[in-house]
Amino acid sequence: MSNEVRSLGMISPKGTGKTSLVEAILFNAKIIKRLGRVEDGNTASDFDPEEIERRMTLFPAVNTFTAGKTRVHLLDTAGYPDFLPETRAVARAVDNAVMLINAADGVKSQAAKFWALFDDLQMSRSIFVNFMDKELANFGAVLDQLRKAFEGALFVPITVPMIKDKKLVGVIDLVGGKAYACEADGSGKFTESDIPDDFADLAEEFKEKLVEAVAEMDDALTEKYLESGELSEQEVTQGLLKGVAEARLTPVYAGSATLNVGVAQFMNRFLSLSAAPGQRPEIACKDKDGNEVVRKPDPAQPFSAFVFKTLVDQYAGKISLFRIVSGKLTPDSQLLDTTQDRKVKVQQLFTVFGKRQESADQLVAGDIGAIVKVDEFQTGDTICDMANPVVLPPLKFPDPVLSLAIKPKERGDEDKLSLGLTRLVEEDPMLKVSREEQTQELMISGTGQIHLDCVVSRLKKRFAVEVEVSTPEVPYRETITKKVQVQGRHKKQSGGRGQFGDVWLELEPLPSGSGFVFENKIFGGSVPKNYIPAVEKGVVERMGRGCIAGYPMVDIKVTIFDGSYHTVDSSDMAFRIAGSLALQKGTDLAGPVLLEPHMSVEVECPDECMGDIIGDVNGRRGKVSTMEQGLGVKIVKATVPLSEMLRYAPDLDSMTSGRGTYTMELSHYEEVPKKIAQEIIEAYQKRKAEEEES
Ligand SMILES: Nc1nc2c(ncn2[C@@H]2O[C@H](COP(=O)(O)OP(=O)(O)OP(=O)(O)O)[C@@H](O)[C@H]2O)c(=O)[nH]1
Ligand SMILES: [Mg+2]
Repeated sequence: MSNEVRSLGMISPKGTGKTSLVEAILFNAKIIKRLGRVEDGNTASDFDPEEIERRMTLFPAVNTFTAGKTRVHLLDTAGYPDFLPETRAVARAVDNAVMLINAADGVKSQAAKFWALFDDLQMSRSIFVNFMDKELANFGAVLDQLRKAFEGALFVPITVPMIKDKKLVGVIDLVGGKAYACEADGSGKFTESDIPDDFADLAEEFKEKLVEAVAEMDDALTEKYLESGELSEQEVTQGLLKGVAEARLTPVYAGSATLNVGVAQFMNRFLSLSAAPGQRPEIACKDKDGNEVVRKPDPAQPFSAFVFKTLVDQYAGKISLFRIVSGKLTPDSQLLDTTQDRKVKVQQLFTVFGKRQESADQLVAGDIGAIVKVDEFQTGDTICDMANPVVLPPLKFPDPVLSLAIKPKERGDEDKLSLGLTRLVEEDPMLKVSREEQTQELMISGTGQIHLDCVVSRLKKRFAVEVEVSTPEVPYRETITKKVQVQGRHKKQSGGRGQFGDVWLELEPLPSGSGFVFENKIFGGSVPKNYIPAVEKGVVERMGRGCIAGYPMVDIKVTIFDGSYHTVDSSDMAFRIAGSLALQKGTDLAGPVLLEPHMSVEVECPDECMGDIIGDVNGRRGKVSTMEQGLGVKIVKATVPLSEMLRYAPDLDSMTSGRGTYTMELSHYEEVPKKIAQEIIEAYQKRKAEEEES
């Protein structure tokens, strides 16, 4: 069993101090010489220029180091909602999650999302109550909030803060029963002592609760506790270990990441209490015939791993970060990528420290490592032993919700732009690139405004392409509201061979979502059969380009019921044009309307912001459907036209001082109000007239 490996992911809402805590841990372990600060842009984890500029983590960073006999994989993740899908992928790669809470803010709604993720994956987890240096910080209140927010979970304080004259002076380690007076200057220096008298009552009270909780972990402990009323330090540790590995209890630690107070005490206990790879449940996967098999986190099992993140380094090339699920891996191995169905030769193996890689001789189940320059590997791929192919459960990345048209500022930069986007797509599973069918514009789609802003900024910084982006495009549609019959006649019979096509079509609206239906009701050959497909083609082409504002037409039935032809001058081309003319003419008579997508939107906000949120939704032509009481937050559900939601993220941020979040997805299409439709149609006609002029 690979018990000397520990992996932990810092997984919590934005700004709770993940990057700062990782920094302090690395500094205390003497892995880095200076305690960097997020503000100064010199931390080990936020090394990307974009992260430095924004002072926030944008993608996962791995820091692998050795502490005593343990190889520790310490992963930092992004807390901003746009980047949550990648954080989920990290959660799959680590055995332990540490959720940070800003003690001055208390438990916020966002925390529930992360907690649900831990529950989903049955993760071993701990809480670090951070910002204990703030005057408003209240450890006891945070504990109460946690217990209320996550009913059924057992929160057990392991270290508690010592506050004197409103200042954080150190922490008490309840398991060892010692006090640690910490210097609050970032140095991480501390002095160990017995628990001072003025904290004795507090410590006793917490310790009692701790022992009670631990006694529940198994029958032997329960019995011992009931008989003697106490448990030894060893028994407490044993109970905690079991509770953590089985995710039945959650240790809670206290401190300040930036002052480096309580961090050493946290890490010390964490290393002995956290789950080892061998203690985690086996993973159900499929063999090559689709049969269920399992892989255990055991080096003796056949090798299997998955790529949870891809980076493209200017010098090192493609870096595939992977987690070994079972078995072991040495350099110069022939492997199978079962997702791509390709054999891959892996020459060198690496561990990762921030932006650096260090070569490794062997990695085992539970380890997190890197393989460089294997172009075949993509994020989410399963890699495994040639003789024992399996497919591990796939990583899921959601469909993008926001799209922008993008083009280079400088003409001639098109190639640079497409190269840059190709690279970014390799790294970023939430980014999609496509070409808009109607306008042929290049579109980028992502999880939100900040995500797409980062893409644009990276194109400039890394690939030296400055781009212009449109306001995000709304995919409008056109349809009709009345049934009409109309003639389309195309006739050109002057000089040379003439052209003649003549059709009578009936246009009829269909229910929403029906698409397009074409019917031939010609009897007696007024239009010969062989021209009918050309008529349909003309109609379909015209529908694609739209008749009123340049958007595709939907939900229409077109029936051809009469027409005429000329034995010499008729042709497919002439009937195609006749079909197209008839559709245009008919649409004008059939009460054409524009349709727009309406989104189901869910907003989470602090209680006091709810009035503003609802007023704002109404102002955006939205309809509020429900208001619910969430976890210390209000949840507002509504449907709102997409065109009103294109720049919602910054507005929500300012309405809620950055504390609100939202999600949205397509609900249905609905008619655009007449006045707005008129504006869109006029803008289109103006654009068209300009194009024709030039
Ligand atoms: N006073 C105080 N400030 C802290 C503490 N921990 C972090 N900060 C500050 O809080 C801000 C956010 O800290 P980060 O470490 O970037 O938080 P994060 O969780 O990594 O944030 P994201 O990467 O955006 O999710 C920074 O300005 C830190 O200096 C703390 O314990 N006390
Ligand atoms: Mg961070």
